Amino acid sequence: MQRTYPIDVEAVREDFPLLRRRDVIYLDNAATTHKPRQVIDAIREFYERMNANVHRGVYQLAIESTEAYEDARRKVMEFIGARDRREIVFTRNTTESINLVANGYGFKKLTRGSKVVLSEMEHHSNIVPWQILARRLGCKIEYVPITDEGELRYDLMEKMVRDASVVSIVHASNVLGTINNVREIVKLAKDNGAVTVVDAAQTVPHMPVDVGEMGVDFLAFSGHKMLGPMGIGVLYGRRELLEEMDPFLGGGEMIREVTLEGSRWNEVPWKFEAGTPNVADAIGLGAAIDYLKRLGMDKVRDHESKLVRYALERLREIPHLRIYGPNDSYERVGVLSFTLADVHPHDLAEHLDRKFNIAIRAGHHCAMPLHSRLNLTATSRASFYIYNTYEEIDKLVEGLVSALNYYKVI
Ligand code: 7TS
Repeated sequence: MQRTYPIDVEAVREDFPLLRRRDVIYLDNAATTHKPRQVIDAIREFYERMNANVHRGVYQLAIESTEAYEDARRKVMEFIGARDRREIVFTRNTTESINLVANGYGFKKLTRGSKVVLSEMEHHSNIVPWQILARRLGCKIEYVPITDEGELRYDLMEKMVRDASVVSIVHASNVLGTINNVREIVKLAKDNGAVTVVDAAQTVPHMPVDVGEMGVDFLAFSGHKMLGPMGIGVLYGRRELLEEMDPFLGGGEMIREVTLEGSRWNEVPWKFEAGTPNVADAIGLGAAIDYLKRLGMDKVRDHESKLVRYALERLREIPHLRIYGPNDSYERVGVLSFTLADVHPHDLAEHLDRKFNIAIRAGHHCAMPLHSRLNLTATSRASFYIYNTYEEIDKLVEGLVSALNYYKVI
């Protein structure tokens, strides 16, 4: 296989201070990504030159701060193909975004006996908020099963969504790497009158995503998985639905008027942004979006597809190694989970770290029901991003073979 890159990886790597300073092969990008200096600089600039609270001051610093914060919202809107910046709510992360939907929409619209459809491959953050809601309201949750290859059972879906109120599905699995056909799922759900939520934590950072094309009602993702800082996330919501929803948190910022008898809410999206928001990190996320746009999301996707195809090829050469999820690299994001004979994934991850400076994740990756479905308690996982190289995958293969010897499997 030709080892070419759609992006200038060397130049990209130069932009990441951590990759220059630390001798590490970082293959845990599904957990979080590193930050380019452009993002770090944007955050520092904010604190050094602007730092003021937003939406309240009439002085110059506050005006600039507010403009920068709202400009970040515009960047997010454009990046995911939304048309109205009021459809972009800043949260802390994907988890908070889904909790906001479950609380703000779920509590308002669902009742005893309402049905929420999820899938067996969800991250806990798209299971637990619905379970909390179901426990309080007496709703039902049904899970779309998966095949042994790690694909959704589309054949069962039509029946399952027929009387559903909410269908909330992950766009790409953080364990299997499977990319789900959310456009089809959204259409099916809508035809049956259900509201749709897409957990896009593993796709917005890695491929072009367009909420208009998808037709989805709500979409959630995290800044820290797309070169942005930790502590900033996004909920996209269709404006009519956001308008109907109740706020999740109450306090400053989110009100129009407060009297001792009661309060009226601010307009969306500020109705959902109670208290002083994470202004600096929203601006950092804006810089991350600028960075990704400069590379081009098609190229980002292409780069990762090439790496994952190469990794699939090379890992298949290793005896006793079992890979989970689809065989075809185009049906996956750059996430590869595997087991190596009966070496415990934690031992394997430690071996790779200690002897090869390779960082992979081991465990259930916050997807315990999925691991139960696969009859596993844990897997090892390598996940790639724009700064990863073929040489790093070669090193991973070397590390895995060395583990086979170390643990006396061969
Ligand atoms: N949904 C998916 C599909 C995810 O992969 C994750 C995080 C989340 C939701 C939650 O994101 P957060 O930013 O709110 O924490 N996934 C992982 C992972 O695979 N390893 O660490 C975090």
